Amino acid sequence: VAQEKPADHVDGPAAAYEPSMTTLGQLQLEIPGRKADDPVMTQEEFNEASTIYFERCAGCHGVLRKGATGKPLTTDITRANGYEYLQSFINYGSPAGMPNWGTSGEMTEAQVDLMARYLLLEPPAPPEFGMPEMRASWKLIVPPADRPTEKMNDIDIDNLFSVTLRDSGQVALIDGKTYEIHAVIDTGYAVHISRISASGRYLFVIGRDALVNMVDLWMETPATVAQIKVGSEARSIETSKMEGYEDKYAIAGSYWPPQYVIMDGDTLEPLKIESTRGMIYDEQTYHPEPRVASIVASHYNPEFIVNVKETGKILLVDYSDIKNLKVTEIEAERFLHDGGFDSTKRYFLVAANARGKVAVVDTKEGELTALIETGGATPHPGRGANFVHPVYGPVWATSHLGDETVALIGTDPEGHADHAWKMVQSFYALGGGSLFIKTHPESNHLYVDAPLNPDPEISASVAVFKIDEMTEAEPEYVTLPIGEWAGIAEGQPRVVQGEFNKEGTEIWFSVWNGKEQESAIVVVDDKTLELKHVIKDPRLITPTGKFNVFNTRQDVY
Ligand code: DHE
Repeated sequence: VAQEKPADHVDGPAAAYEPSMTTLGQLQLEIPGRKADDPVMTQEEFNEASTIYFERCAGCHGVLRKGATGKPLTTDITRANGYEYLQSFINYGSPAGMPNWGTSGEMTEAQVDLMARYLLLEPPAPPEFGMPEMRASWKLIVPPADRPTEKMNDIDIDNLFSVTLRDSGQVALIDGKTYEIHAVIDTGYAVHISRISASGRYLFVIGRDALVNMVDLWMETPATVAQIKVGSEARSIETSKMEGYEDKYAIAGSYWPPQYVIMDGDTLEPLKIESTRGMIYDEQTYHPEPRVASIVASHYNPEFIVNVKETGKILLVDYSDIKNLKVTEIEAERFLHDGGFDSTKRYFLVAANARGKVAVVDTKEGELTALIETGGATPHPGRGANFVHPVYGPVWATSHLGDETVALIGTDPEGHADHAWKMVQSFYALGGGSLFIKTHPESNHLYVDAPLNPDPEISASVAVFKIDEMTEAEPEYVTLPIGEWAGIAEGQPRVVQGEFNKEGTEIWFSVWNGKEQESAIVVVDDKTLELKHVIKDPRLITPTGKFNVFNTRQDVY
């Protein structure tokens, strides 16, 4: 049932909007103020370069190229470095995390040349995306009154995994026990994360293209009941978790435009959009593109915790009265990115990645608790990993994108005050290029991936540490050859993001290969560290993130 145009629908920019395509893909941007010595570029080339930039480069360098995870690429810098430097950097990459776009074959020689020339020009700004555009994109496919009043399937929803099929623009819902694919659902491109409503009924996913799907897991075959586009680039989505507000609101954060939107939790109707443009927390100078990175929902207050990357502010957005919105703005550190709760769910730890720090927020009191250096380059925890260390008590762990270290931070100010909010231990895992680290309350193992490591053997493996043996300063680990276990003949798959099942007895890894090649999910028995199962299916195209419904809903990690 497609919903009619909302009453306050307006024509204008929104009328041109095509929800099935990425907005950025359609851009016809003017070449901003060309200078005399600018490289000559046709409008067609400029459009192609803008598309490549937004799809491949903007995530790290920013749409306006002011830098974050990647270095700034404003024209004062690119012109000083010059064409040859840019061309070779794009071609060969760097050990600090810049991909080797040319030599990896992901860009042709002509594209590398084009991008080097493009970076010598001023960056164009994509269009804004306000309420008219959002409402025009909003589709209430099955209104709440037409949805089932009870669960219509026999799926064990709590043990379901929502798996991103990155390049096919889909998610697969896979049974945590039988490994059966219950549904494959069309979504935005490269869904970044999946989150679950507090009741466990609704699944929310957001594509890189800022398309949000709300899936009803009670339907006979789970399907999308509402959809909205919230911008042109986005990474985060969350739902209200506070008692009394279960399933009431959803929130999505965008990279472009830099803003977040609070939506109705039943329908995705957009209710309130807030821009994050403003002053950098310490310098107090204006930033035009402070992107919204991770968002989590507080368990202690009716608040969303919104992490604003470039200004270094953590916003506690009180959703109890969105007409009189109260936002607590916490000064933290620049380049906030990903993070998760401690085991009590009171403290939220988030990486300020390009600053090598982790910020800790007390979500009960609504204040910054600590800023901790992790000793490594570019902490990248995903949601992190919580466990009880044999010496330091409860800790939270992160690995690093820029080196091979794992850092443990004490999280128990009451029982282990001496260790709380300090880096208590740092040790080596497989290699740099790690993205995600994982354990489970039932597990004695800490798993560390390294999907972005340039060595194909390392990027296809996972390091596993025994938690009760972390008494050594440099604990030993075993290497699981997950990629090899997948038994894939072609390509160079990367192994990424472990996710536990509900019981905490097995951990799933994505074996992420090229779009035209076979990929898989490898299931490891957590007790024995042996291969338990390989999930293969022609529909399993480029699996990346996996989100177990129960663990995601309850913030168990
Ligand atoms: Fe992610 C989490 C942003 C590249 C897969 N990623 C996140 C979060 C952010 C983010 C802000 C936290 C969301 C939250 O918790 O609310 N990611 C970015 C980028 O800006 C970056 C560095 C560059 C880009 O161009 O997007 C980037 N991410 C990637 C990838 O290349 C990955 C491996 C595959 C992909 O989808 O493109 C990838 N990111 C993930 C996954 C999570 C994630 C699987 C969630 C992990 C979890 O366990 O919660």
